[in-house]
Amino acid sequence: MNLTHKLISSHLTAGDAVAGAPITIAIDQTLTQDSTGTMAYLQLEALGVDKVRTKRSVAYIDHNMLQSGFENADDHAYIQSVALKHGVYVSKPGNGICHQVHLERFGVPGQTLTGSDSHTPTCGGIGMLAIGAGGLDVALAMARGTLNLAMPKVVEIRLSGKLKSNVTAKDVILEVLRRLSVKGGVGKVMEYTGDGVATLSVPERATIANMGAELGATTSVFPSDARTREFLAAQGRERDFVELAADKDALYDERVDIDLGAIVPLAAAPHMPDNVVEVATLAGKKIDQVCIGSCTDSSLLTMLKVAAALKGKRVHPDVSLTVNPGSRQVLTMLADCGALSDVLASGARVLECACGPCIGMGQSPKTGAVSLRTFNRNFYARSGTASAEVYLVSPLTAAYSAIAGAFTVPPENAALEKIKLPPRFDINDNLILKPEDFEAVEVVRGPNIKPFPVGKALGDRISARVSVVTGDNITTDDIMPSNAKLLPFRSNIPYLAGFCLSTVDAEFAERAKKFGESIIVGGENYGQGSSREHAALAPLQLGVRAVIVKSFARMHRDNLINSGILPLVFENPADYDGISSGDELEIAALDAVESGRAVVKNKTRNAEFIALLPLTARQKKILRAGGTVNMIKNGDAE
Ligand code: MIC
Ligand code: SF4
Repeated sequence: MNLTHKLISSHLTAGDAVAGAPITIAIDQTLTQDSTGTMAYLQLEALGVDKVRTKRSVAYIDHNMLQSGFENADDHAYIQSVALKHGVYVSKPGNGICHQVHLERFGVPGQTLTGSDSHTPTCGGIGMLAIGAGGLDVALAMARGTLNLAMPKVVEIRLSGKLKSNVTAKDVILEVLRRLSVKGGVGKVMEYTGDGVATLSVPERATIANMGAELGATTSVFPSDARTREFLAAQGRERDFVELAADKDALYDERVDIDLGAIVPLAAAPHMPDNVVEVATLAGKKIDQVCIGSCTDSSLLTMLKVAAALKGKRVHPDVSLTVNPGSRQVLTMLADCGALSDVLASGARVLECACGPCIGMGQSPKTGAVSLRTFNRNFYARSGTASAEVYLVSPLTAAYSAIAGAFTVPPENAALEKIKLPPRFDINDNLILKPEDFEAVEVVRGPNIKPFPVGKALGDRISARVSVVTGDNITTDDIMPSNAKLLPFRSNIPYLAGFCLSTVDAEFAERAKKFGESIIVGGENYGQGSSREHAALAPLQLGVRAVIVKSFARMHRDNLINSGILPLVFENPADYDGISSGDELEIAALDAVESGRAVVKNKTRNAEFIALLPLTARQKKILRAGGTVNMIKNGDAE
């Protein structure tokens, strides 16, 4: 057996572990963060559960930290109180980014984790089966201790050799993205094997597992070995260690071979993480901004390398360099060993231990700027400046380029290889609140917390106009943009809905409202990126009843189903070309849900085409009821 099959079969509670088949797995741990968390806990409350059923659930506050109005602070107060009331640990603002902190303080090899954030797979770096999901699915996991998913295929990524001193784990995952693309992982788990694995520390593995999300993968997983034990022991958690690996003769659905020693510094060019080129081809191109941090690249190891590169140097006068250490543990240790002084002395601006610029919370670059980021997403407009060119690079490329003021291939430097993780991390959990005496906790609800929209039971027919036709690779950042102006309204769907798909078509929200009910038409990989269910709830609020596309990203499709919106796929992708905004379509909806196939009539063009709707028995029930919340309210057993 491969490791993925071992982890799944030890947690399987229903279904057959056959690729594509619906399965249910037991969930040991959950995580939420603040920008998806308010919705997830409102839904947990709606499920009427007193206490979570998992071994460990943690609510992080790490995304929206600006508190530029009462809304944000209201959300934090709600999350803290509602989490503690339900037996969930709380990681307070300042403690760090959820995925970094979870790896440090909570991740346990061999256990399962689901989180309301697409980068939950970060803990695959420590041998967990860690899967991102929409808030409602995470609320259900907290309430029931299970998660439903389609059994993934397993891709072996066999690593050999060793990285050169100027290449980092970020370059490894960029190489994987270059080969497989942003939809190459849909329906698959990326399992890392081979001699090369032992040359990578847990934080490096975590960087690679984290950005497996950009492949569209269900998750990524590394074995749990001597390096894992070393990391856990340094975190004072050696007791959590178990050894885990694939069997020697394990079978896989596909295999990719990567020689770590052959990888060169890479960059993902605007506006997609798979638009990968060699840094050497960009060398000398002037840059304006460099941002180092995010859940994919903000570990102590990353920061120590950055500090070593910056030591005794000065950030170029035309460049703004910001650094977000991933957790308070990282920041404290950076300060204690003096490396923080090297970073500050170079002219870098040190920001809070939080997501920060990665989700457009500040540091939007200037008009037309070239911005280098160690982050995981360079989607159009995500930085808050639509005209900016955002490149994803390794922390070494970022640091050396910040000094030069232009793209620079980091020099090979043997001293960088000597940087090792400490035998003992600084352990201080005083920003983590334990759920004790939870019955006494009173849930605090400010005026920004608004009820979420709920769909309506499916009728025989959906007859509605097409409110927009989008292209390929539409991200959830397009469907429901997030930035410093919008993130405070994550618990206010009626307000957010006004900005739905605004990066694609500024008139969309108004048009959809005018149409009353409508249908979205899209291309390949529709809904890639974030787990945010707001990208389904906002269209629901605007009356969208169905989305017809060439293909879907996993989490967005699940979120549409949970919201009661039909996710249809063109049987013949060429039929996409025959539809325009404003066309009136008719779908025999109930029949389509039953049979998995719909004849869609285009009344405006007097034409018809076939759309597919492959569903599990559970998903059929959800869509008939008009969404998961309705199904549960109806008392319909799953
Ligand atoms: C992201 O990186 O896009 C986010 C913000 O972390 C999202 C979650 C959200 O939209 O709140 C994600 O990746 O799931
Ligand atoms: Fe936060 Fe960025 Fe990671 Fe999302 S990708 S969790 S916004 S750091």
